[in-house]
Amino acid sequence: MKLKPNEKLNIKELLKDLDKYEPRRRGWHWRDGRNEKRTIGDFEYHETSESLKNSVPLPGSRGFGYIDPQPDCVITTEIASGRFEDDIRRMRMAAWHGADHIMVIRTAGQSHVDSLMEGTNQGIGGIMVTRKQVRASRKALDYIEDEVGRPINFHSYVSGVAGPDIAVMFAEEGVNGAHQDPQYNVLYRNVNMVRSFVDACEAKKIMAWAEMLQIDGAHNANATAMKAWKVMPELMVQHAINTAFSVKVGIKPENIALSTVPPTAPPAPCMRLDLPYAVALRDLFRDYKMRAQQNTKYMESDTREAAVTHTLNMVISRLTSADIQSTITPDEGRNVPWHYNNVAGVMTAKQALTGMDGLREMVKLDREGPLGQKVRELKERAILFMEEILEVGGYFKAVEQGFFVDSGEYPERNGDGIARQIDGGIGYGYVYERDEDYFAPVSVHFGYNNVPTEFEKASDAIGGDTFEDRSKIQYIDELDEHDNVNVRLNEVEKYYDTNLVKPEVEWRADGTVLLSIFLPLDERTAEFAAIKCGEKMGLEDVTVVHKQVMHPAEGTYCEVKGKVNFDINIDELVIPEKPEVLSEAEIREDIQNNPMFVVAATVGEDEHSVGLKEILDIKHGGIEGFGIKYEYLGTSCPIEKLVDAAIETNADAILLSTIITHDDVHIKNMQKVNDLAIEKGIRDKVIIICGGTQVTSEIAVEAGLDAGFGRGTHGIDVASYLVKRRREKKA
Ligand code: Z98
Repeated sequence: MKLKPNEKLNIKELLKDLDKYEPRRRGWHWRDGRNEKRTIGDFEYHETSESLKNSVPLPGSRGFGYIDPQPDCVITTEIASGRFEDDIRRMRMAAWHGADHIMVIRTAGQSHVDSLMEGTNQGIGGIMVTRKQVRASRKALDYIEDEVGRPINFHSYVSGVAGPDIAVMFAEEGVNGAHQDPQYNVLYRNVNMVRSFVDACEAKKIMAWAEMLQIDGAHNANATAMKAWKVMPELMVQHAINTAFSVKVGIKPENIALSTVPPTAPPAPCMRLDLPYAVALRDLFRDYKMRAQQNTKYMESDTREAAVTHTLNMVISRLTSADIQSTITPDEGRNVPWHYNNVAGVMTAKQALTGMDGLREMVKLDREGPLGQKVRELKERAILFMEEILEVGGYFKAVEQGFFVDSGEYPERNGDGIARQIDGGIGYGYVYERDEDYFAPVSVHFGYNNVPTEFEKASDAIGGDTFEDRSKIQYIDELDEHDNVNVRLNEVEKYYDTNLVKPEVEWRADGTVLLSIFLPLDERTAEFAAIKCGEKMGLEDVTVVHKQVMHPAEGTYCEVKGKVNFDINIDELVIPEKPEVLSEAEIREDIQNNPMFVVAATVGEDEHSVGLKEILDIKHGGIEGFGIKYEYLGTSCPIEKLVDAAIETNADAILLSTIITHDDVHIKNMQKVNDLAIEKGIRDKVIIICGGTQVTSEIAVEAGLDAGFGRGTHGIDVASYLVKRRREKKA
């Protein structure tokens, strides 16, 4: 299967022969062409990687020839619709915008499931991580990476009581990265601590074989703590425990990434806290990679606020050279990342990182002043924390005493840490010492293994294991007859490969739409009034997903989510042909060889000049910028004056603008210009066009003009039309 940019990814085709799929490669992939200067468009870049074959550039690229520089660090997006068949489409959208690390969030509670799951059940806040789901996603990413021209890393979680089982499955299926940190299980999922650390030995050993990039879970302390900036020393301790442990088990330092997070966000003076923290981390952990996680603790449902915090976080990423930049959307506050918010997060990262290209060559961190002092202080606090762990008898004892996620800044303690018992938690009592004759016939295994002397290596006992012989992998298809991908695809079959379409934000044809509503009401009343508005507009399941007070009495902005229960047949749409716009260079060359002069005015009683000025003036990208000369006759210009001016100046074209539509005055004025031009004998020679918010080319042509231009028209559209029309007239 080869993806074509103008065709949807065919999920059914993807699922065909999935039992025979083999991953292309093992291990993590960093972007190619880092540390090279490159010229892209008019600019030289110092911190980019190779460009993509297919991509969607930033909106602002219009002014720069649609260049799409790709920053040097990997960019992550977290995907979590609850259905893998929908996640796959979202991965493709994110990849086109520059994501090359796709992190699939697991369904809530999978940490407590004690074995591998099969099939493709739906999840809540994420998907069930199963072999079929992982395989289908990796297979889809193979096609997507071919399409964009850059390898894409696939990532999920090796944690919970089934951690080692999942690690084996990930290794077999070519998963490229995973979170693995036994402290996460202990603190946040109450999995027994001994069990978690024993399991982690096996899981890490397997991840090392598969050359997966391992990311730890320290950032979760920041997301959980009451005063998240107080846990900075603890975050460093958690990083230290997991990195040292991982190295001992055999993971190469270059495959170990710290999940770093700027601990705070505005209105806190975040740079004063976050930057020293980031610098201290890089000092202590210089041999490891840094995954810069976005701060989520202080993220609310406001997309604007999230984008600013994210951008401030990326100033730190640029100043301290993060290796991976994560992106999270305010949907964390709304609970589900939607297609376009995933993409928005990736765009924020690409925009900010590209904008700060080369920053470190111009700005140096000053360690002499407060930065250096704070860095030193943080390191001292972390080291003292570590020493106290040793004093009380080690990590397990420290956890029992509630050392972690305490809201005091170490050495201060508030006694509100998360305490777990060594003989408690999920999975307690299932750790057994290996017998002397213990033998596991596998090629990758942690610890004692009594391999019988007749075998060169353990897995010879079974003629090779699944890491050595893929044909031994058990591929199990759907087990649940009610909840599986085939049933779900059948339910929405009407919206696959047909001309019917329904709006969506999470799943194909979920009918969900988002509305922006401003109401001149206080917050509480506005919330309920906004729901009513949504209902009156015919939406179902209406909820307010975001609100922002403009003033306690004057008004509140609300974003409302709801569902529509209609669909649209795209065959019934009347879509006017898209005019082809000439390139800026071609227009300029034409005008240079053949100067053009136009007269322009708003006609009748119309005082709205802004639109026309935007089309004319060089400042707003108007036709003047392409070399077209004009005479502007002002607002409310009589039709006679406009036509006479065209005659006197021997103009190539007349541009009229009209906004007012009362009594169809806009159409009548168009007709008048046309009639008068005929009467005065210049109609054959002169091009006449009209613009305005309510104008369409159809109305203008019907009124006798050459063309009409509506909302969203830019100078280039008009200039391009004038050049093309003049060529036609000459021909
Ligand atoms: C991130 N937004 O890191 P459950 N292990 C670790 C984790 O950090 C997580 C899990 C396991 C975050 C994503 N992190 C949240 C170290 C989750 C997941 O129990 O399946 O939810 O474990 O990018």
